[in-house]
Amino acid sequence: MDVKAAVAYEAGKPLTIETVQLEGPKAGEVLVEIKATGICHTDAYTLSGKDPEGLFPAILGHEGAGVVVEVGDGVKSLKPGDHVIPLYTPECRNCEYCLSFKTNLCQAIRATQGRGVMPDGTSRFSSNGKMLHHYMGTSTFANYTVLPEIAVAKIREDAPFEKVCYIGCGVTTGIGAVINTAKVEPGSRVVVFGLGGIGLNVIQGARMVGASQIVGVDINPDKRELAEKFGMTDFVNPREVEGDLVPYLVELTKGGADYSFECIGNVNVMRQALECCHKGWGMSVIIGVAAAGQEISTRPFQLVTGRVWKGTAFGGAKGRTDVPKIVDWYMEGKINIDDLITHVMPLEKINEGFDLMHQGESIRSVVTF
Ligand code: NAD
Ligand code: DAO
Ligand code: ZN
Repeated sequence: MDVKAAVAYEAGKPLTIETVQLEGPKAGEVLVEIKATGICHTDAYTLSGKDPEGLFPAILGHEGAGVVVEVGDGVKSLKPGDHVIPLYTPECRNCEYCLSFKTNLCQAIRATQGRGVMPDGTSRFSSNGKMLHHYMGTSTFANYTVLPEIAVAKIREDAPFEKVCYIGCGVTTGIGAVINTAKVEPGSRVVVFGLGGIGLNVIQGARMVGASQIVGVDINPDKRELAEKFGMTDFVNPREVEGDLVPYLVELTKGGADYSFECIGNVNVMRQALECCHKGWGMSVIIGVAAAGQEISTRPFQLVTGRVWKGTAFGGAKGRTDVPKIVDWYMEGKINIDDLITHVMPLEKINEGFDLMHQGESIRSVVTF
């Protein structure tokens, strides 16, 4: 079938809006009509050419929501008409990783997903006979996409697509990092580095679980107002701190953070995030994706004296199980997504959405079809 898509033909070039061809779902796959998709930094990172695993030409996009229109042979958990969120981290419930109950990094289709193809090793997308790569197993920058059944979360039908698409990445990553990865307890002191689309969701997760102090750290003072609305209790602009930031944060948190989160992708900040943690028990969680080749460092004594360094992908969430619950939280008013969606646009303007992100003017831009 013909579908409308934004195609990444070359690194560093704007996306091309055009009609491409999509084959129907094979066994174990579903065809989904994408109704809305967010634009995330990870799409921009891949488009920039800095992502060593980036493949071109490709249909990017991994933060979507839509409706199942057709299912392939053997699909049991989904049917036409189901409202869904695509998952770049699938949940097969059967692989060694899923069955470990220690991680959300299902490996059932990891190899083919990384090669930009479906589990049978081929792509469903093409343009004038030339193969286009899938991206993160989701390719939501198209009004239809094909997904493996295990990479689809079924959600309630009254949830608005243009809001809950953000649960496909940013919301779940931030809130999940607090709940699943760090397991922040009520009364904790939390420090969040970077108050963008991820950091604000960490803040609202920390508020949800009853953190008593939530310090936000950002070099952009314009982030303060929205972060306070989401639950930040103290704002720190590192550029206004005299002397070292780490001792300043340790004093502000009365001995150090119980939990800190790096939501930028800056390896120097990752070190500060670890070292501002409380001696004996403080845990720092890396969420930001640093550029290829970057390395983190600290004095090992930081770990010997009880600080813990962790990382998280998709907030440690098991998508088919956890994503529908987060949609419920949004519909029940327990979490705020509306204030984070700063721009909505048609697919034709998707490159403007990338520009807004690079200029730091948007939290989330959402494309609606
Ligand atoms: P963003 O650009 O919206 O937010 C980053 C914020 O950090 C901005 O407010 C910026 O002003 C601030 N900042 C930049 N440099 C700083 C510094 N030195 N000190 C303090 N603040 C600084 O980005 P985002 O969408 O929130 O994404 C954050 C990171 O999370 C990215 O690296 C992204 O790729 C990554 N990410 C990770 C996952 C995961 O599963 N681990 C999922 C999605 C995104
Ligand atoms: O190796 O099993 C694996 C999964 C690797 C991908 C995990 C995603 C990491 C987060 C990147 C940002 C997502 C938008
Ligand atoms: Zn699995």
